Amino acid sequence: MKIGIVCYPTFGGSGVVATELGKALAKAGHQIHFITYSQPTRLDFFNENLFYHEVDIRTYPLFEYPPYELALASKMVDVAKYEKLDILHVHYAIPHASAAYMAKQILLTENIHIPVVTTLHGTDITLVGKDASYEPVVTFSINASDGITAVSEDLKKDTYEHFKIIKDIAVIPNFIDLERFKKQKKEHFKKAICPDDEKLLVHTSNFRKVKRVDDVVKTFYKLRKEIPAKLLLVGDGPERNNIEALCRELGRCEDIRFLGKLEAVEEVLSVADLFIMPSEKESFGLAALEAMACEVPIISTNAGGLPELNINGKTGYLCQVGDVEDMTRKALHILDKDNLPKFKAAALARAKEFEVSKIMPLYENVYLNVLDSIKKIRA
Ligand code: GMT
Repeated sequence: MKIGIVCYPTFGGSGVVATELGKALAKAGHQIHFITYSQPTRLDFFNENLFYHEVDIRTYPLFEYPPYELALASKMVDVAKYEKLDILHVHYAIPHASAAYMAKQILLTENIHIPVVTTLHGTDITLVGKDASYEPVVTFSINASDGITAVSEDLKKDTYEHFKIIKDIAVIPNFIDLERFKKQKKEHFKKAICPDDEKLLVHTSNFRKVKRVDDVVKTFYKLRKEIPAKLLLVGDGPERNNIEALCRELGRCEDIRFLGKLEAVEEVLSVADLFIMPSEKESFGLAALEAMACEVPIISTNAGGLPELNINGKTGYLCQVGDVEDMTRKALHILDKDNLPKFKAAALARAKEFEVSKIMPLYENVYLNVLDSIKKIRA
């Protein structure tokens, strides 16, 4: 198939899933055309089946806000026409699903029928999409999609609860490339960070409020009173300054390091003993899956789709949002030398259930079903 993929090309989970999906589909022989405003972060190698088309966003003194959605729709029309795409797959509803609807309508005027698959990733539904300023367009464009997928049962439920969706939503979880995300021998790195064999806790995120990074630091602060430990914070975002201020206030700066945005996050995860994800909302939790693939157990909240990934008492623990006492208690339990090996093994075993080769065919199925039903309608 010739598939156009639209996504946010950044470090965010939806962009990562879209890019990794495109890479896996290309390896399986499909021709993949990424349509984004800059090169997707993880699209960093050559494959004969991978193509990248940059959305050209022209500014003009009259525009206070350049009309990105129009430029994107025009680019989709252009690529669909000239590359003879079979299908458009857009990741993250806003504004990709509505731009795809517009592109589809324009193409129809030229008798070109391109079905659209929309994948809902989380905040496009749970935070931004629900907002009154977007809700009518989000509802309309989801319903106008030919295929809809969501990354967890919880996100599917949330979508039906908050929007008047009249179509089926297929649940396809996030997935992981176990060739890349695996425990690597990085003892020198561990030694440099934990010279006295301290336990190493890791958190990675985009430092948005919804991630509650302050709870990571508060949990670490409590845990550090009980055992020698270090904390690595990977990523960057709007809360970073507040988190640095909190570390100073609590007085544990010497044990906490901010690593910023990292490409090779698997190297850090390879030396971690515990991953903390205290999010207020989390439709799936790709960062936690990446940690599990590197044999790292998880302390997470029970928000959103996290219970569909992190098995309470086995691969880690699920705690109430904001309950840092409980997170600390359970982190100490996992880190106990008698418990850690079995949590690590369970984390890896669970991650294997989400191997890319198991999940990618589910998307292929959605494409085939959509193409099939379009064919039937047109026959
Ligand atoms: O977590 C973020 O803020 C990034 C966000 C995105 O849209 O890029 O991630 C969402 O999509 C990921 C991939 O499907 C999921 O694993 C994340 O759980 C989800 N984030 C939230 O729901 C907050």
